[in-house]
Amino acid sequence: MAGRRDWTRETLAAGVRDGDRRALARAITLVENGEALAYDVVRDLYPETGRAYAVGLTGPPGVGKSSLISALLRHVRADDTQVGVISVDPSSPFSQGALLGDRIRLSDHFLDPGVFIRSMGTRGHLGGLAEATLQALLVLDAAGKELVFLETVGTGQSEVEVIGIADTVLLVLMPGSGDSVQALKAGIMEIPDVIAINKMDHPAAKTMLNEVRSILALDHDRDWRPPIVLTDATRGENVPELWGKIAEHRAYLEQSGELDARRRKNLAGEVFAVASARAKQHIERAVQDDPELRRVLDDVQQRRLDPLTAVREILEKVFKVGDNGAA
Ligand SMILES: Nc1nc2c(ncn2[C@@H]2O[C@H](COP(=O)(O)OP(=O)(O)O)[C@@H](O)[C@H]2O)c(=O)[nH]1
Ligand SMILES: [Mg+2]
Repeated sequence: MAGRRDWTRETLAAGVRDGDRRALARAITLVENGEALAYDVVRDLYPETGRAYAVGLTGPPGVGKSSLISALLRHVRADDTQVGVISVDPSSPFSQGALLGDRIRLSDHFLDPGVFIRSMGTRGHLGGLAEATLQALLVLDAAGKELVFLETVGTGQSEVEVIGIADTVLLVLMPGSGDSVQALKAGIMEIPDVIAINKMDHPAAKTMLNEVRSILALDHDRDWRPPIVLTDATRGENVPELWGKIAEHRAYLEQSGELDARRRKNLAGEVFAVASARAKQHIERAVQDDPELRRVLDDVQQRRLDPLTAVREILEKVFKVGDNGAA
């Protein structure tokens, strides 16, 4: 069949190492589908990873995350940095022609051999989104991408897992992102490393800047004070400045020895996130497939059995674990 190849573990790993686009595309599709071949290939490539720098972008839908990535790409490609992009954003997917419904043409980036862009679906991965993103990042890393942008919407749990592997976290806001500002203020949202307030031409941009600034000012005792940059992604305004702040954060992490510590923590976090997601699926399936366990749930519903006793019975049966966690 034209355009198709039967990849083996060896040829696919070799293709990824060479940065071959078709190998990359195939490997990430396999990752997305949770195929065994993907696990084998990532297992083979893993010792060669750890060179890519991962920048995570998060923030509410529509603030301009994808547009900022596009603008940053233009900026960093000027010195031929090899870049990968993984976008987990069903609301504004990167697509071949353009950022959907948009003036920013991405076609240049799609044609640029130094850039590999991939939009990922959010549908059921066994280990959740964290698993698919982590694996895709490792594939891009092994392919020699020096810089990888990870885009994800919002601040929910699965998004936190997606961004959890990033070395630098960039929160993107725009005038009107009041909920995110409240979440920052209340401590619900973790303080990011860099903040961009995009759509700076909006009259309320300065107000938002002051508001965010005053929230960050409450947090005295951190070595790294997150810089806030006003940007306009569509016109590319302040994009070099934003990139400068990301680079400063990276330099800070590297010079302070924090980068190693953060990566260690991030990787452990990813392992737990993926393990938890898999364990959850395993329990749900086991209960579904086992009439006896389904009856335990019925008993809870009928108030014949209390919830924590049901938990104990399910864990005992599914994982053969005892009751040492309960008080
Ligand atoms: N006026 C203005 N519009 C922008 C700017 N950045 C992005 N947009 C527009 O905002 C919309 C959402 O952008 P997008 O990058 O898809 O946001 P995302 O959902 O955060 O990825 C698009 O129509 C963009 O053209 C900006 O700086 N100024
Ligand atoms: Mg987007």
